[in-house]
Amino acid sequence: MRIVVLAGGIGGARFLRGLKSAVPEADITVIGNTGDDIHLFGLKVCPDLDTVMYTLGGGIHEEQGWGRSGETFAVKEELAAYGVGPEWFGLGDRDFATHIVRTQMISAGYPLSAVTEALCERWRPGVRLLPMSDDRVETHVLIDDPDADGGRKAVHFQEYWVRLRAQVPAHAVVPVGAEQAKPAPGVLEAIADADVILFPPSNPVVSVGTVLAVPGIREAVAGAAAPVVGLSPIVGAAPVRGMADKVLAAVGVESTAGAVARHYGADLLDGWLVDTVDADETAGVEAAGIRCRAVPLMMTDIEATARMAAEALALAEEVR
Ligand code: GDP
Ligand code: FO1
Ligand code: CA
Repeated sequence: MRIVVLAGGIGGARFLRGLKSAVPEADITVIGNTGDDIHLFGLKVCPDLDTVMYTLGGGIHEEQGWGRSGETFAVKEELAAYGVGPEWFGLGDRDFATHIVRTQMISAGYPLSAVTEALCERWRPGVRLLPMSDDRVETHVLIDDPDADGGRKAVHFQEYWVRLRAQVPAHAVVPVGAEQAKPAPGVLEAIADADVILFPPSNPVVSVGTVLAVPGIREAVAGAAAPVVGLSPIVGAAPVRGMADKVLAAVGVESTAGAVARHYGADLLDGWLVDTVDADETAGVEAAGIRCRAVPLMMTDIEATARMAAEALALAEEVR
C-alpha cells in the first residue's frame, strides 16, 4: 500500500511512528513542511524535516519533541559570548552538525530534496521524506508593531512561535515565496500514485496549510484518485500541544475539530477523525460532505498512535 502523508513537525512525526507500526509493510512518502525553515548563523535549519527524520530515525529528544537526544549547547554558549544571536533559538551541538552538512551540500548546488535524502541515509527513517519544495518558502506572521503607531510588521514564524510564544495577536500568516515555489521532484507523482493520502494531526495552518500553499499540491490532493483522510490536532476545542489556536484565529477558523475539517473542506477531505470527546462535532462535519468518526486521538504511546493510524486507514477504505 502506497501512503502519502503531508506532515509538519511533532504531530506529523509522532503520527508517522504509529503509522509505521500499524502497517510495517506500507510504502510511505512524507511531504514535509519547509515553511518553518530559517537561516541562522549562515546555516539552513529545517525544523519540521529534522523532527520527522530524528523521530523516525531514533535521534529525537523525546520529551521536547524537537532537537536531538543527548544534546549539549557549547556552540550556542560560545556564540553568545561573542554577542552573536539570536539567543532565543536553541541550536544544540549535535543538531548544528545536521545544519552544517545541509548548508554545505546546498552551497555545492544540491537541491534540498537531494540533501534530505542524503541526511536520511544516516537516519534511515523508514519512509521517503520529501520536502514540499526545493524552493525557499518562509512563513511570516503579521503582528502589531509597537514602534509604529497603529502599524504592523511581519516577523519570521520562528520569531512569532519561539521568541514571542504566539502571545501577541497574529493578523495574518503568509507563506512567503510559496506562490513562486514548485513542488519538489517526486511530490506530485507520489500524490497521483497514492492508495491513501493522510493529513496527520499537524497544524492545519502553518504545517499542512503551508504544504498545500505550494501551487500544484492542493490541486493534486483534491484531484487524486486516493481517498484523503485527516486526523484532528484539536481535541476538546484546544490544540493538544502548541499554539495552533492562535494561527487558526489569524485565518478566521474556530479552534474546534469540526471547524478545522470544514476549513480543509470537502474538495480536499473525504474523511475526518475527531477525538471521542468531540463526538458532537461529527454531524457538522458530515453535513459538510466529509465522512466523520470519533475515536481516541491522543498519541500517548506508539500503540495508541498505531490504533489511530489503523482507524484512519479503515475510514479511507470506507470512503474509497
Ligand atoms: P509542529 O510542526 O512541531 O508544530 O508539529 P505539527 O504541525 O506536525 O503538529 C502540531 C499539532 O499536533 C498541534 O496542533 C497539536 O495539537 C497536535 N498534536 C500533538 N500531539 C497530539 C496528540 O496526541 N493528538 C492529537 N490529536 N494532536 C496532537
Ligand atoms: N522550539 C522552541 O520552542 N525553542 C527553541 O529554541 C527551538 C529550537 C529548535 C532548533 C531546531 C529545531 O529543529 C527546532 C527547534 N524548535 C525550538 C522547535 C521548532 O522551531 C518549532 O516547534 C517548530 O518549528 C514549530 O513547528
Ligand atoms: Ca512546524
